[in-house]
Amino acid sequence: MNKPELSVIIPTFNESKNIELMVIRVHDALRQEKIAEEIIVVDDSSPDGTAALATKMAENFPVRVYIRGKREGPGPAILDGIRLAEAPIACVMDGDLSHPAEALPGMYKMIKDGTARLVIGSRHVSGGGTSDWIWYRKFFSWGARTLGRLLTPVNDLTSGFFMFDKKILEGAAIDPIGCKVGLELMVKGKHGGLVREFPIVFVERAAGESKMGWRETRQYIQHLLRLLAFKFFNK
Ligand SMILES: Nc1nc2c(ncn2[C@@H]2O[C@H](COP(=O)(O)OP(=O)(O)OP(=O)(O)O)[C@@H](O)[C@H]2O)c(=O)[nH]1
Ligand SMILES: [Mg+2]
Repeated sequence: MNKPELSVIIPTFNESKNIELMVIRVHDALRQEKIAEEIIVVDDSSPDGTAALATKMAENFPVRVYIRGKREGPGPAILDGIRLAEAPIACVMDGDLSHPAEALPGMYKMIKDGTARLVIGSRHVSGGGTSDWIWYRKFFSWGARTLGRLLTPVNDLTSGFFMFDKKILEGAAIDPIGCKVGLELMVKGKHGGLVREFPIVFVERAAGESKMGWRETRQYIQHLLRLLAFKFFNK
């Protein structure tokens, strides 16, 4: 593998139905724009064989697979992926095909030309969107955004799709417990305010099971409160 220009980090747990198409889509989108990537799949020992499938993909695509021993949620897996990333620019995206790979070149260009140091794939700006959500999901999403306004002007602060210049990590105390790594970077990253949103249409997962539940909602609220304390009391 030549030195990559972009590291795409994909945390996975039981994504055997999605991982192959995921890798193909990411690679195709970037190859068209001649951007050399490495795809880092960070799998928490999924029982459905996701890691084995990803390892097989590595024969034909620029894929590296990192297997973690314990299921700890996407946060710690993403941080491991960032540590392993070899390119100067890194991107995190879900492995369930919800995030459009076609957005990758546009996001990459914004960082390369200096328009942004952190780009958020955003559902809540003009041109972005979601498929139809059930009322309570809309309600939680609205609540999360309203609370988040206290932290950052970004409209889509729960997005799991983001790209950044790795320099924003220098001297930033990124919390390994925080479940939303993108939000950590928005609040604590050394981006000097150069945070931009890139419109994406989020597609519901078509295959595999959702891992979202009350536990994740509770963790998210705890995370928000911790970041508010950091922002206003610097602790
Ligand atoms: N490594 C690792 N990845 C995880 C874990 N839990 C979820 N993921 C991955 O993190 C990404 C986001 O998780 P999702 O389950 O899609 O969460 P979501 O998008 O909020 O909810 P749904 O799409 O409705 O399920 C996916 O690629 C998951 O496979 C985990 O414990 N460890
Ligand atoms: Mg998902």
